[in-house]
Amino acid sequence: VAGEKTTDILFESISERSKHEDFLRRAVDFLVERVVFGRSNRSSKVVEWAAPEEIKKIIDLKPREGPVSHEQLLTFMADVARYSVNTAHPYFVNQLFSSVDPYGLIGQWLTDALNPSVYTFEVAPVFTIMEEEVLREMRKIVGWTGGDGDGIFCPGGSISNGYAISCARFHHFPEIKTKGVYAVPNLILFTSELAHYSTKKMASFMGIGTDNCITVKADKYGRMDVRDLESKVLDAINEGSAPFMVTATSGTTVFGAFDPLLPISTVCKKYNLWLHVDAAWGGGALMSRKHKHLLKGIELADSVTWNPHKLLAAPQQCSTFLTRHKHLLAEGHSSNAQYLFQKDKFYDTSYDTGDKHIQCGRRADVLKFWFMWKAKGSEGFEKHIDKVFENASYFLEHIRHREGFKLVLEKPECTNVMFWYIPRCLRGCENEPGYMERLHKVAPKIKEKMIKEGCMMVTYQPQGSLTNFFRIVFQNSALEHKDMIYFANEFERLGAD
Ligand code: ABU
Repeated sequence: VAGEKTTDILFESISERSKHEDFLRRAVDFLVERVVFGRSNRSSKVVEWAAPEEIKKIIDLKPREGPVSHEQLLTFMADVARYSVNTAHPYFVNQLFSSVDPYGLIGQWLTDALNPSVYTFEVAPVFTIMEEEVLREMRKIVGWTGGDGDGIFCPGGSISNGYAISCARFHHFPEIKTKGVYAVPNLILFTSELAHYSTKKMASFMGIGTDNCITVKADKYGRMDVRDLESKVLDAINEGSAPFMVTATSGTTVFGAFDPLLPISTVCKKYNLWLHVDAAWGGGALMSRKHKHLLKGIELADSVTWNPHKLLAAPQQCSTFLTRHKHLLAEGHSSNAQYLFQKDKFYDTSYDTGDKHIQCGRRADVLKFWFMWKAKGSEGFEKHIDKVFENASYFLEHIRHREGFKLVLEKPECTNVMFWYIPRCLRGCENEPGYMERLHKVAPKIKEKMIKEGCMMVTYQPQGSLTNFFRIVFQNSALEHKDMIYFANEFERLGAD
């Protein structure tokens, strides 16, 4: 109906309420029928490609002075959905997240309908204690006795890794909180050259500086070289700097490599360094009896980043920072704002957990994960993990023996499979001049074709001296073996000369 008012507060009057109710029901029907179920079948496109200028023409993106009708809003919904990437699609294997878990989705919708902000018990009673329970269980799974320690849900793994730096720094130099970087020595942290870029970025954000984030060599499997770590720690000490932490990775972004945590923790102990494990990607493997050995030694860490929105397939975003040090988050970050964290409230204010965050307002990212966990149980997560690992190994073995595919890593540790697709015209030309330059151009060309057709979505990248290669990520346990064959066939089709 043209000209319907859409700007009033919901449920203002009975007539307003019925209009809004009608709109909400139609919108939710649209979401369930068209967005959730209408786009996840294999015959639909992963993406309806449109260039930025086309999108601007198709969707009136500018906020306007006056309201539009509910019909128009429903049309906007359809257009937004149509030109958004269908990350629930089985052939979206581009990133370290994918799929839409029905329980996670409902948890997310319930969160949004309740619209909480998790800082005080009075405003978010259920979520406050739900966070504590879920985080305690995760700490138990990490291996800290009784799940003791502390933790928080963060907006993404980069921020979780930043919390690690902040806690490590405060642990070693508590004066940082009041006196700042002026009061502490030249701090140095270490991470692998293949670690996620967030550690460098957060080092810069926190005034430590990227030059003081020393990168440690990785071996041919992508794992941190512990001898290089120790020698770089010694260099830093000899130069008069103050090494204070190591960020190891369990599941590197591109190779999916797991750093050797036991020897790294020995180095950390020897030189009194905080050990943080960025298990944003690989942490989910802890849920599987078969695969948790990959993170052997994680229980020796001081802190861990673990993102359930990655390997465990919770909806975006769901990232956690866990530490075995009980009071450090609060001691390092609290500022006791009296308007919010009054100590003379009538209830136990230790449940007002928000002051340990650097955020004030904060989404309740816990509910979707908790809801999934209730719906599937830990055993459901275990089955999911075992399935995605099995899919990855099936695909790996399939392309290992298929003409035109060349593996980057013969034996990847996680569910990332990296390979070059070599078109016929380049086969047998490995020793010719210009071969690498030509191979480098293959992946972007195939990617362009796949996106424009919408037949699948797989990312590519160079790494170090390695020319552009594809990385396919198995993270959706709804995939079947026939899908692995589909991917390989599609590379062959798109890569035909
Ligand atoms: N944490 C970033 C992951 C990016 C990716 O999916 O490759």
